[in-house]
Amino acid sequence: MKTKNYILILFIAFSCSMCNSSKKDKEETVSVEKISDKPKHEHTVLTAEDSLKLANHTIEIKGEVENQLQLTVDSLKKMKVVTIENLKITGKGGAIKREVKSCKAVLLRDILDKAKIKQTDHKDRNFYIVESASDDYKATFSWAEIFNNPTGDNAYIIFEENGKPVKNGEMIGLCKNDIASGPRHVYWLKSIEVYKVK
Ligand SMILES: Nc1nc2c(c(=O)[nH]1)N[C@H]1C(S)=C(S)[C@@H](COP(=O)(O)O)O[C@H]1N2
Ligand SMILES: [Mo]
Repeated sequence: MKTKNYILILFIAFSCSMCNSSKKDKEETVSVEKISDKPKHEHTVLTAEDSLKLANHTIEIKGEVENQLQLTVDSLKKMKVVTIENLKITGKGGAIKREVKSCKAVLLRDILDKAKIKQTDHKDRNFYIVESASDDYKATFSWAEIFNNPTGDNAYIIFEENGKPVKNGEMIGLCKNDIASGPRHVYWLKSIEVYKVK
């Protein structure tokens, strides 16, 4: 009788431990599923018609600036235009996503100089600049990057590629010296906003 009870207890304890481990397995499976449920890093290719709906004829420069501006490709052409040769748009690990033989562009710094950031004195330098697109994609720069760093010579608004208007909007924001230039490559550019750090 005693041995029987002992065996029974052993059996119950064993099945309980099995029960626990299968529960653990289940929990693990659920969490893996949760991760893979997250939206994937996808780049949807729009039809020419849908891309046109997102295009803007003017970009607005606004926020903490003395002169709010509305710039078109024509107004950019009247500014100091630079040519960028062999432009490479890169992704993670420097993988080349897109290559352009020749681009025409204006420096973001020249646009911000024209709009004139509202600075109270020379120590008033804590601003950030947001390039926004019609699909709500955004890229951010700091005042120091643009006005006190080599990035200022590499942040452009592009309006022409290989002698033709750019695709995916009329103007594109780009930072040429970023390690991966995809993230601060803003199609369908709509506005450039200047904010003061609060
Ligand atoms: N307006 C806008 N610009 C954008 C994006 C976007 O979703 N919307 N995607 C960015 C990303 S993640 C990359 S890598 C580059 C290059 O994207 P492409 O390979 O689709 O040309 O564009 C960037 N510019
Ligand atoms: Mo990307």
